[in-house]
Amino acid sequence: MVVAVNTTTTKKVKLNKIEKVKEAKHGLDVKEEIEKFAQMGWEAMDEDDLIVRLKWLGIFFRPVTPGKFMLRLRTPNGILNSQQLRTFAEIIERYGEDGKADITTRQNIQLRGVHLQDIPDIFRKLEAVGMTSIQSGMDNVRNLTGSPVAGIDPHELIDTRELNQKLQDLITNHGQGSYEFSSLPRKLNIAIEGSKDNSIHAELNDIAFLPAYKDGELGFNVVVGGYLSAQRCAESIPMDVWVRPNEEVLKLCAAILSVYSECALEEGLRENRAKARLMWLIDKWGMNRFRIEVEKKLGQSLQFAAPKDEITLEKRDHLGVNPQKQEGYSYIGIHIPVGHLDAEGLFEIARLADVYGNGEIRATVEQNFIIPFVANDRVEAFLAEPILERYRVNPTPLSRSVISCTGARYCNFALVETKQRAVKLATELDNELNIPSKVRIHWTGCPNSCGQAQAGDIGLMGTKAKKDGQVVEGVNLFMGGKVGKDAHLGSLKQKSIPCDDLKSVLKEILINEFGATVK
Ligand code: SRM
Ligand code: SF4
Repeated sequence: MVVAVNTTTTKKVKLNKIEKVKEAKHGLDVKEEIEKFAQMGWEAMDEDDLIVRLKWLGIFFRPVTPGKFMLRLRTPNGILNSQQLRTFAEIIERYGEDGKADITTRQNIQLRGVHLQDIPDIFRKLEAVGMTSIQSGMDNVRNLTGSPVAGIDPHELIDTRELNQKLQDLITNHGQGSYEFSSLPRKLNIAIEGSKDNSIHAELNDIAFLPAYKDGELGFNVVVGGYLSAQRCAESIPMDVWVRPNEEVLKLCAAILSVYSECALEEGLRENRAKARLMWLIDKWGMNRFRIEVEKKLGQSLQFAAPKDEITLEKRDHLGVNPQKQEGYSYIGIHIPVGHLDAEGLFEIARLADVYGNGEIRATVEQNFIIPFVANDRVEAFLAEPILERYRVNPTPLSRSVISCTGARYCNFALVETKQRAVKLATELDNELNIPSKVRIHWTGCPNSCGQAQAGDIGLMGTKAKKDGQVVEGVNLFMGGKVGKDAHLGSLKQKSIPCDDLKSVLKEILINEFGATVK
């Protein structure tokens, strides 16, 4: 049995399985071995390297599609450019039907179908366009989210792009890998909101920053501990801290990460992975002690929170044509159904950004793209582009707001297929009903809730159900999730609905609760 000795208390701690793998060899160590792995092939690799440690480089072995890997990038604040999109397209194009890209629920990009022997070359290509996949999986800080319209939003209070980039540089040692911040007891999500609509789901993040004025000065109130998991779902709670929108944000994050990591053995966070997210530590210590420990790490006291934050708007989905704060320009939100694209789609979006915008593209947590800086006198020509029949700017109410996790097609945790089903069902219901306003349906293939079922107006979580005596694919149905201003999680309303019966169940809900009428 692998035990670790806590040097402060000399207490023996029984490490969980993943901690044992980390103890034997750090995840980041495989960075030096990637050329070797590429040459020897995945079949010959040590299992822990293949299944666990490669995730430190963002490389995910997929048991559902062995040999066809998923590569998860880092896209701080969802900021991309056309050159990067073309690089993604070139990477996946060579894998034919297997080569796909997904926009994730953390406004990030994942590439699919990737072969291990190509990884060294892919890493060089990504580096050349300023992208990295480092520390995007396992016990690391995940993609840093921010308002997708940072810098262009008329409602913006703080432009978070530079902050998120600097924070990523700190956490990943400028993309080279940071041993200091990459052996957390568990994953950790950070989000920085600079606008007024909580576009980043602060309630779902382990650390989130919300704009707030303190004595007339603009900074951030900090909330902590939010997360979703199969065992427990918690909304983030106030840390009673206010920081300035500069190095103070980076220092606070670094201090929290260090406290979380360094106390992990002592506090048992490396024993049971189901009780290792940041909220468990806050529960154990209480917020007061948590705050004090972070102050000790910082070597200075923190300012108390401002009396209120500035989240005053309902969450926007950014689709369609929207005015920018720069006069004469619009940003155009394009709907990418459940975030799933092929190489051709990526090339086309890159082309639109070059021809009509300034080459920039933004990814959103709703799994869509935004093209900024379209001159107003070019909007009409933009809207006449044939590709917008595939990726619409003004989709129908249900299709518009469907979000879905990866599901059974690629994810071995999945209890149901999600993405195709989500699109099909939304399209059919849109065709059969008049729905007065958008209804956000969040699909997630299992209780891990990567598709944030608890955040949806309607949330659908994969499960097994029974129909005519047979075990079939089904969903648990959640309702009442609220995002944006006054965000809160929805709750479970109905269990084990067979997927074959789902359409009629949803139809009834849309008619009774959302004012839909039959066409
Ligand atoms: Fe997730 C694990 C996909 C956002 C909670 N998530 C996984 C894995 C890595 C499991 C696996 O190895 O197969 C999935 C990879 C499937 C694949 O092939 O794509 C996976 N998670 C995703 C993505 C791609 C869903 C999507 O389709 O967009 C999202 C990637 C975000 C990113 O860019 O980094 C994704 N996952 C989320 C979110 C949503 C969020 O962050 O707002 C959550 C809930 C919030 C949270 O983490 O608190 C989430 N994923 C989980 C969990 C449960 C965590 C826990 O504490 O138990 C797992 C399982 C785990 O970590 O053990 C998980
Ligand atoms: Fe996979 Fe479950 Fe996450 Fe969906 S929610 S991507 S099925 S782990």
